[in-house]
Amino acid sequence: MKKSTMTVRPAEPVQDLPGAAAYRPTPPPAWKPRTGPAPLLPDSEPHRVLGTDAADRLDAGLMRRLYAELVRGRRYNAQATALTKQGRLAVYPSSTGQEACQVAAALVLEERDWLFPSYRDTLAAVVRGLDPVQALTLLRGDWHTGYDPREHRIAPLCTPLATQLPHAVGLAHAARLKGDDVVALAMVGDGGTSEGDFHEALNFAAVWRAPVVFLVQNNGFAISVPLAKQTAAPSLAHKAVGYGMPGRLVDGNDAAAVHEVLAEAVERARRGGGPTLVEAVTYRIEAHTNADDATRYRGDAEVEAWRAHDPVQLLERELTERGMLDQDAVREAREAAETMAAELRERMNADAVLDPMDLFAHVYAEKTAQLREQEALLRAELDGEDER
Ligand SMILES: Cc1ncc(C[n+]2csc(CCOP(=O)(O)OP(=O)(O)O)c2C)c(N)n1
Repeated sequence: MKKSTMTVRPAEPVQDLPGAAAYRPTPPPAWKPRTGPAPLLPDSEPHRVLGTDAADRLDAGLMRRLYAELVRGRRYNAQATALTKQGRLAVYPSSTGQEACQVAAALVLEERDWLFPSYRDTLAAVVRGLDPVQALTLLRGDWHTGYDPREHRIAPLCTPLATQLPHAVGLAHAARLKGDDVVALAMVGDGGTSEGDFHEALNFAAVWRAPVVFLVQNNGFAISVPLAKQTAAPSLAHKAVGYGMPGRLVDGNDAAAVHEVLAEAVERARRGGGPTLVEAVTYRIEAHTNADDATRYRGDAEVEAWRAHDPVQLLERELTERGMLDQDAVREAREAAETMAAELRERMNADAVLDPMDLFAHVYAEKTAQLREQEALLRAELDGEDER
């Protein structure tokens, strides 16, 4: 082997920097803590009201309203799922087991506020006052969103994950700039918190102190992906702290607790206190949708454990024990739910009368040349059919 002729030069002595002897490490000059993380941190345990001393202070009127809506909501979910089996509804992402979140989210808002739901939040839209059939239009595959978002102050049920969140922040921020007393409440799933839109929305919301509340329904799964594979964060509520807003953790099946935590967050947003991230710990009792088989990724024991922590039963038991709910009120709530379900069945069994030309409406404020061309083609085809 040929001997290397390369010589290694010894390292040159490091020149002392001017004043190096006097050097003492100091913090960067611009550094000052903006906010302490402690007040923003969520509690280590989800907040609960039912079954605790806090239940001594329950407002009987509000609780009965929550209960009636939970019963109606449970029936609505069951009826909509049945409609998928009868071919009357293309797809239904059920919120069975999550009704406390759905109902509380709708009831904490004033009429002037805005709700930004995801595809799983049809029930929240119905509790807010949307016609149950209109709420299912999109899932039936009939016609655009199915309702006028401005009339109801309910943004379209959003299928792309988390895109509703920046929309909610934009609306809330704009309302604040205009001096309108409006709060936006945006709903998202645990899987949605891994989307870029989630992070951008939270960042903007906190920087602008936008009057917005983010409700994460942590139902354990993003289709078949369990939470443990979704995030390494101590909780989803902890994510709030990095953006500089408070994170709250709540038992998502305790309707009284969810209502309390959301009401505080809405009130904080309304008085200019800025956004809050609420994580409601709950469970999706049904499969992701009627197109999913949940037995492939979770066991019966887990589902049964959550059935024993059912939001409707938890509230019913507490209110009955405290004498706030009698058998007549329970029967009344169940009958009202049956009436709603019967009407829903009847109306969903009627074929929708649709104008195919509506496909081109409500897409752009001003139609593009391509859209106009397609519109003319369809028009001609339909006219041809009429003549045949
Ligand atoms: C941007 C985007 N990516 C992927 C999907 C496909 N997708 C539909 S639902 C879903 C899981 C969402 O889970 P989660 O946010 O926890 O809400 P959940 O369905 O449990 O209410 C996924 C990945 C989508 N709709 N949008």
